[in-house]
Parts: sequence; C-alpha cells; structure tokens
Amino acid sequence: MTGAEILFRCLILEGVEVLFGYPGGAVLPIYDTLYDVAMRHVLTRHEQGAVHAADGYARATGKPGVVIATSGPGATNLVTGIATAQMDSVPLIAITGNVKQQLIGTDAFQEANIVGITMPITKHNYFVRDVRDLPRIVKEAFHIATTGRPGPVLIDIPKDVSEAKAPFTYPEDVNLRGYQPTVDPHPLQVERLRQAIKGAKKPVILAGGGVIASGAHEELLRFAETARIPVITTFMGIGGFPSGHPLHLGMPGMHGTYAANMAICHCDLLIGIGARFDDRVTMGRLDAFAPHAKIVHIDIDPAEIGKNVETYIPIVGDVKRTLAAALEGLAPADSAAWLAQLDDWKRAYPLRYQMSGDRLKPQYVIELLDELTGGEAIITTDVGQHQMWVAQFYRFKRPRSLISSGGLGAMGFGFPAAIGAKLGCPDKPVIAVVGDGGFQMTMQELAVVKQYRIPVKVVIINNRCLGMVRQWQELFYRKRYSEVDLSVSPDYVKLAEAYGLRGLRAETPEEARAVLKEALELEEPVVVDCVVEPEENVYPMVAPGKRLDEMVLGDEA
Ligand SMILES: Cc1ncc(C[n+]2csc(CCOP(=O)(O)OP(=O)(O)O)c2C)c(N)n1
Repeated sequence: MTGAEILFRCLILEGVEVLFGYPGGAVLPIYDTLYDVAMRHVLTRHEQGAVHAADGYARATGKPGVVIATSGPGATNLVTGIATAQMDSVPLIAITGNVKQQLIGTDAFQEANIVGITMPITKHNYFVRDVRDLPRIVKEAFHIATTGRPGPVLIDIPKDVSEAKAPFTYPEDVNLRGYQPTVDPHPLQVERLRQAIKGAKKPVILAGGGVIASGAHEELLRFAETARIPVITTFMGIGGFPSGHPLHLGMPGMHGTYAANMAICHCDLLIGIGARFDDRVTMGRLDAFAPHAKIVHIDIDPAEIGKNVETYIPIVGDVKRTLAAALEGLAPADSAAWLAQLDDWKRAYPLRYQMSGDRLKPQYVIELLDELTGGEAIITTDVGQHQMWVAQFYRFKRPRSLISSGGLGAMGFGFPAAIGAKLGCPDKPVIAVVGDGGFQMTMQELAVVKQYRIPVKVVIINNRCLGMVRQWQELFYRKRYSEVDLSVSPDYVKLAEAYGLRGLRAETPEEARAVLKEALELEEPVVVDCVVEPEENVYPMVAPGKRLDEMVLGDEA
C-alpha cells in the first residue's frame, strides 16, 4: 500500500467520519487516494476555515476533528486554528503534506518547517520520515490528542512518504514511555477534599472546560447538590452545569456576574475543577484572588496545578473519576447562610440591560435566541462583545452547547466552527453568533454551507464597528476611536444571496423576533443581519488591574 492508502486505512480504523481540508501539490497523492475512499471530505474555502470546522466538530461531539492541508502556505494557514485548539484543550489531528525529503531545507517551492512552527502550539507533532512508521504515528497521534488533557497533534508527511509503499499493519496499542496521564486521583487527597468541605462555611466551585472535556457534568451536579456548594462556570465551563439551577452563580471574571465575583472574593474554600485560573478569571490580581479561601485544584494536567494560584489541596486526576470518588461518603458543607447571602446578591444584581424603544439591543437578540430555541441549540460564537453577551444571556443547559474560542480568542472562529458542529450533530440546531468584524474574517465559508447544504444559521450582531475594541477605547482611551470603524462592509443580505443563500435583516425588536423565528424554521442555511445599537457596552466589567469586587455594573444596571 502507498503511504496515502495507509493513512486512510488508519483514519478509518480510528473511526474518522469526516475530514476538513484543502488540497495542493504536496498532498496530491493523499487527495488522489481520497477519490477512492468512502470518507466524507469538506472542501472549505480557506485552511483556517477547515481547521476551525474540525475544531467545532470535535467540541460538539467529543471526537477528534481531522484537518488536511498542503505544505507551505496551506500548513501555515492552519496555525491560528491549531493554537486555538491547544489553548482550549481540543482533540485535533492536523495532517499536512510537505515537500519531498530531498528538498527539505532547500527553500523549495511551498516549503515551510511546519513541525518547527507548530512546536509551541501542539500537544505533540510528528515529521514522518519512513512510510513504515506511518501506522504507529497515526495511532499515537490519536492517542495523544484524545487522552489526558486533550489537544492538537500535527502529522507532517512529505510527498515521497505518501507515495512510498509498505505493507500495512496497525499496532494494537500505544506504548509511550514518558506519557502516562494520571487519571485516578490519590485517595488521601480526595479525603482531604471531603474534610475541607465538611469544615467550610462559604465554599464555592469554579468549574472549567475540564468538566465538559471529561464528560463530568452529571457528577458535578451530584457533587454540588450533595455538598450544597454553589457553582461558578468559567467561560469554557459554560454548559457544564445547568444555567437555571439554583446553585448556579454564572460566569466569573472580567465580564462575570456580581454574585460569582463576590463569591470568589468572600469564599473560604474554592474548589477549582478542570479550570486553569486564567487571567480573565483572576484579572491577574493573584494577590487579591479568593483572598480568604483555601484553594483545591482538580486537574488532569499536573502542570496546571500551582501554575497561577497557590494550591492547598492539589488533586491530579480525570475530573469525572475524581468527582465520582469524592462523592463516596461526601457530607454537606454548613453553607445555608452563605447560600442565602449569594441568593440576595443574585436577586439584587442580576444581569440586565435597558431596552430603548425601537432600537435593537444585542442582548435582546441573544435572549430571543434563547427563547426561540428553548436553550437547546448549539451556539458557536466569534470573539468580542457578542461572545460575552452569548455567555451572559443564553441559558445553556448542556455541555458542548457553547462552542467558542476562549483561550486564544481568535476572531473568525465562530462561523466555520458552526459548520463542523452541525456536521457532528446534524439533529441539533446550530447557530453561529458572530460580530460583523469576525464574520468578515471567514465569511467565504458561506460557499461551503451552500455546496454541502449545511443548515447552520449565522446571526450577525452588526454594530458596524469592532465593538469590544471600541468599548475599551471608550472606557480606557478617552474615546479616541482608533481604527474600529466597519461602516464600509458588505450588505450581508446581498452577500448571502450572492452565495445562493437566504439573507434576512432585522433593525427593530419586532423585526428581530419575526426574522429569527423564520430563520430557525427554515431547513436551510440562513444569514441574519441584526443591526444593533452600536454604543452598547458589556457589563458588568472589571477593569484591567482591578479586583473582582471592584466591578463596574454599567449605567443601566
Ligand atoms: C484574529 C483577531 N484579531 C484581533 C483580535 C482583537 N479583537 C478582539 S475583539 C475585537 C473586535 C471584534 O469586533 P466584532 O467581530 O465586530 O465583534 P463585537 O465586539 O462588535 O461583538 C478585536 C479586533 C482578535 N481577538 N482576533
């Protein structure tokens, strides 16, 4: 078999159902073989679209996403998407072609050292030198991408390797010395956690993306209810605990809720579960973060523990297994007074905004989406103000229903990620909520939803500017609005039509209701241009350098 044939045999054995990619000279042997293989391939219009789609597929399904690109520019176009997956711990396999080995290092046409380039943004990467190594490498790549803390793995295959021949045998298992993730927590540490809970009066859980990655949402619910501990979900943890649950406090940090941020400032025990204490949560003010609390940190990745915050009880383990272990003999905390205090804060300072007559508010659009889908849709977002409003105003109930670039914050992510999510979860409504800025970075993928009839809905929160940057300039740069004007942009309705798609527009609350309802009822891709109030800001907000209890609630709150 040729290297290309071996590659597809491996992918089939790994259960891969769909590939996202873009061909070119160095992957021609692979694309030629694909012609005869019964595997779905989605041809995007840019490699960035392909890698974000593979990422969206992975986040929606929990299965690894696979992307293929050619050497040189094809490979470098993957970089943003690979870094996105790395920051958010998403299992991704990136397969790149490279020039023939005899040309490596000669500045050959379309040569780039993609293994070197992606070294800091992959969990692991491979350059395949010998076709006989290919099955082992693919097996290892899938193992590494999906076990322990998930992440992206790149396999760079020079053209002579995909053309070379070898007999095929697939290894039964993987044996990697030096890579043995600890999944079971130390029982003594788990016992210490139970004791700490018993002695706590003001405990709080900070649940992050690890809860979703390990499929631990049911264990988390039982853990929180049994121990009577309120739950804060980080941006990446949203959906890992039901938004409407009485113990839920919302999101922490820069745009977190009043109750969540105050809980962190006043708690005596903070249990971080699959959360990495990102500076959007701590505000980088580690001196003032949870100043009265003992911190417990549960994480599959030992490198996370103690990285940002000092840890009182470190627990290395898979979140699901750790919570299951902790549930045995778990006694409730003495938290009644604390829960009453938090309820008062939640009632006194809910998330809110002001409607203003006929003008369409972005928050209202998100609330409408929540109402019209019953909180059951998969929402992907781009990056900016709309991303935060989705986190605040859509009431996510289930894991894997918010898909967004959290760690890297890559504009251009939302729309292609929705394509991948919809292919992975065809029975669920998938809505990409995007800013007019971010959408313009990857909107060429409208051709893909047309070509493959992928019925995602694109909802543009169109404020005719780079909203989040404008907000910072208003608040911290004396309204000196430097280079945020997007008033020259396409007519998105006509753009949709140019791709042969349906485009709709809403400029008032009434129109938004009618148009979103129509879009959701149609069994086809639709672009909805929501022209919103451009001056709206995201609140609450903790300004850079401030403590979490110094949040500004905004004029309207
Ligand atoms: C690729 C990339 N470039 C720049 C930024 C910096 N950035 C963060 S938010 C933002 C504005 C986003 O504007 P838009 O997409 O219109 O969304 P809005 O904030 O208006 O909702 C920018 C430029 C980024 N996150 N990603």
